[in-house]
Amino acid sequence: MGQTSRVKNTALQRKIMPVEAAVELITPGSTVGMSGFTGSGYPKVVPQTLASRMETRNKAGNPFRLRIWTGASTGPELDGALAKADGIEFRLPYNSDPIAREKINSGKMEYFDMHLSQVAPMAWQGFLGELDTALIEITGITEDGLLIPSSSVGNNKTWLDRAKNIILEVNAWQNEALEGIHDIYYGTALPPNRVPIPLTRPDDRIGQSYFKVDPEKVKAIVLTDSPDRNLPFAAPDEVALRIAGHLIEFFEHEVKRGRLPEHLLPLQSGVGNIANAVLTGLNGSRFENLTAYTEVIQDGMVDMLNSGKMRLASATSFSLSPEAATLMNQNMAFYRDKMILRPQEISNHPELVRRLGCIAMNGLIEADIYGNVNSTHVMGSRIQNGIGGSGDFARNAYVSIFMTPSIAKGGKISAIVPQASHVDHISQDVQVIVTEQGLADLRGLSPKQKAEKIIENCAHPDYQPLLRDYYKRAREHSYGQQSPCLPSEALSWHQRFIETGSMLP
Ligand code: 0RQ
Repeated sequence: MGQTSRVKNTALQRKIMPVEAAVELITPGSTVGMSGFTGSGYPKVVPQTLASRMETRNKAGNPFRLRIWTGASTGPELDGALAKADGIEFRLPYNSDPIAREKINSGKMEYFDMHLSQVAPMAWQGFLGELDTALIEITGITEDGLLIPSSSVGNNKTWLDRAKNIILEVNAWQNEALEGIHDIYYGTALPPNRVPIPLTRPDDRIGQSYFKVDPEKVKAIVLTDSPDRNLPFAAPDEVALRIAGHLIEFFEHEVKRGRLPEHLLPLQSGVGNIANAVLTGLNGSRFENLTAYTEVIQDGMVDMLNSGKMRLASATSFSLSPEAATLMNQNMAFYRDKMILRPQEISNHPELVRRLGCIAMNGLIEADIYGNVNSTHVMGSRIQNGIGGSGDFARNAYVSIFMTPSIAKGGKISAIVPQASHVDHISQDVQVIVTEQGLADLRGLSPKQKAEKIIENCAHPDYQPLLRDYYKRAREHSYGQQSPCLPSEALSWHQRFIETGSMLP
């Protein structure tokens, strides 16, 4: 397994040990900060060995559970395996693993959902408690003992600095040519010592290529050779292509009116098939020399770098299909000066998102007719993934766009509802909503004007008459006329779905 040659520092070579011995260092009830962001750069072998140990102990009534902090979602070998073993007592932040989701929704796991830019500073504030162990995947260790980051940076810098003990997984599957692609900024601090972050363009490098580590704290190094999760993307379907089409038309219009520059502004794009389809659409558009200041580099962005449509992508992680991962691995020299991976407190930093003027494009679960967006809770109570970075970008973006198919679950659910059953993004942070039906530019509109535009431009024709009827009656009977509402009826669509399996009467 793995290659010892990836560990070039002689003192640290002595810390190499079998995975079983490394797992012994993690004690029940402790807090472990793990690497990993959207299926990239997460530890793979220690969590799996840990999970089998947990399973045995939990079955024997001798509980072994941990508090887990990560960058964002990881992979089945981490969240999936630990959740299956009932080994996660508490977790933060963003999760997309289906087994962990089920444990959270059945009340067996506590989940603290938070803005991704705030994880590291809040860990330093201290109210989350002590960090006992950092378990971090890296690509290698230099002769000087510096750590070469892996395919995501996430919160690794903070976990390494804050943890009492460190376990490293050196993954030979990660391309050694990743060395030099990262930009690790060590200038952050808590108030009153915070200073401006010296980044004014997505291209700026403001830190160093490596993580620093106190060698005394490194208690184990495990060698691995295991791939990142790398799920394939679905080819963009008709709905995704129509969403992309509306969005590109909007950008063209904004450029024509002089409200966006010719090369647009740095793009932030969420994860998932729709976000990827929008990038595919942009790749076929007339826009040139685009940049991205975002969390995740996915296939669509790699295609844009290949075609020359995009000249630079800054993020904290890759989230690639197996094909794109292979292509990138083979041509890393081409990508080296076109990509930068940073800590997530920098890739998502509100100060930088505001300064650069990012164009934020994120998915949603549902939006209400006033433009409040629910990104996280199905029917107001079941968590899907978490807010991720959508709030970091939406509040601070130059233009904040949310996109979604107008219906879910084969038409039994409308993504446009009278009232959102949970709100992550208040209407003030939502400037544009786009579905396959059309786009609603909500900037500068009153709540009533927003409602009319969202119903007419974005809702599915099957639900438009119901929404028009609700809105008309709300106008007639509401207590106030700023945001007309019938409280006893506003969430009846969700109740109907819970009771009958459809929002349609
Ligand atoms: O469920 O998988 O059981 O079929 O939600 O929906 O349509 O596949 O869309 O993958 O773009 O995800 C908001 C979840 C959208 C995502 C969300 C069901 C639907 C399906 C997924 P199934 P789709 P997407 C950058 C930014 C928050 C974090 C974020 C998200 C599943 O975009 O997690 O933006 N956003 N981060 O059927 C009931 C509805 C529904 C619904 C969809 N109205 N009611 N179920 N679904 N709408 C990345 C990071 O921060 C890391």
